[in-house]
Amino acid sequence: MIRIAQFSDLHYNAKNLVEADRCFSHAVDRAIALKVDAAVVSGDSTDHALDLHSPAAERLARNIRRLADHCPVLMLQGTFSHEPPGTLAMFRLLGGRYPVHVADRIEQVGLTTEGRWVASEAWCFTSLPAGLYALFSCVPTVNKAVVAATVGASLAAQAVGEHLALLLRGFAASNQVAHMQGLATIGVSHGTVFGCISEHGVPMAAFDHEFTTGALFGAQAQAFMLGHIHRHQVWENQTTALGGLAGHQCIAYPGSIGRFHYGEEGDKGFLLWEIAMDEVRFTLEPTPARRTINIVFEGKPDLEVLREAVLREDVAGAFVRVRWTVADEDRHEVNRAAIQKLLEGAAETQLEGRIVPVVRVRSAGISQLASLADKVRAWAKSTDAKPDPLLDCLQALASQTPEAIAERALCRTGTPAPAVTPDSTSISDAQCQSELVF
Ligand SMILES: [Mn+2]
Repeated sequence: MIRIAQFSDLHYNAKNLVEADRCFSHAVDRAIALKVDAAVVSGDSTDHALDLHSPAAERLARNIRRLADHCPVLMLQGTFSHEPPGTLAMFRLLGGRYPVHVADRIEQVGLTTEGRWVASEAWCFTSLPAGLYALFSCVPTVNKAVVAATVGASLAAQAVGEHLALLLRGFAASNQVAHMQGLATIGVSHGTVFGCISEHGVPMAAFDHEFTTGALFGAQAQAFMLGHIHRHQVWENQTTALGGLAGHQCIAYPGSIGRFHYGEEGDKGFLLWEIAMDEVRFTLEPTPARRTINIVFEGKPDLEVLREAVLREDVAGAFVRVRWTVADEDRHEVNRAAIQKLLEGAAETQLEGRIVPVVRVRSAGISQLASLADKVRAWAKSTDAKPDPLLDCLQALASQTPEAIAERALCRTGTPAPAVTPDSTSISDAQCQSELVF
């Protein structure tokens, strides 16, 4: 029986540092306490290129070193945008009691009983080295650009999937031999399994995903340790697939070590794998990931509804985001201070208002018209207004003195005609009102 801790998607960077380091430090403590035999980090140790002097680089190295002082460590190359090629090379130099092996090419790596790593020269061993007790088949992130350069961009995505399936099947023979010799057989990769569920609860079912579960089981490894998807999930195969010797097979994503975004579902943690000759199992060891609450209002935030949500969700110590969408003219009616007050006790509050701009009808070509009367007609047409009263007002403005206009308006409002009611506005009354507006 070998016991392996699998950590994934640590995403160390300045912004995530508190969350990543609290969770990974806890996980490393726990793995050491559990006396694991080996540790695997299945990609995305960092979130983006880190400066060597950044605190995130130092904190990550410190925890990897703590692991390496306890057991052999295998780090796999993750997504290039998160972990630029070369990032992991530094970790080979950490110099703990046990070595850190960096898998940045397709290869097989054996773990010896003395806790040393032996890598295959080619993509797989032609014959297994002596003294191994576990065999790892490593498929780091595939560079789709290289595949695209060979087969063309439009075919690249599908070609990647087909080549990976072929490659994985290619590992089957050595895994069968290893299994017969009593070695634990393990696959390690970083990518998307067709049909898996993202951390936001979205099924990933496009045809450019790297793997199918069938292709992964086809490698005939007992355990397949995956990184990339931040939500923990698992697939099991109880039958002896393809007539192979693997017996019970398991594919699993531990998910990210911490909760890095709002709206991420599910528990966070690392996997404690236990692999014996005839069984493979794991448990999710939870990390103290932060609690996030995401509150969304389709319109203006309703303080009463928010108050109820706050009571129901227990915001104390949680990271809370409130989002709303309001029209431009209502933007000042959102009471941010009152929202902030309701969320007192939260570890962090993020208020995000989306303003929908007022859309006005534009009267095309209006600026080209020569006379003001023509402009009024064009405007009336595009806004569905009656032009005649407006043109009368314009005429009055052009031909009468301001005093005369004012007098006429005052005299009308002073002595309203008894026949005119608000519901039966006469034309002259409409003219009067229009004049006032003008
Ligand atoms: Mn990731």
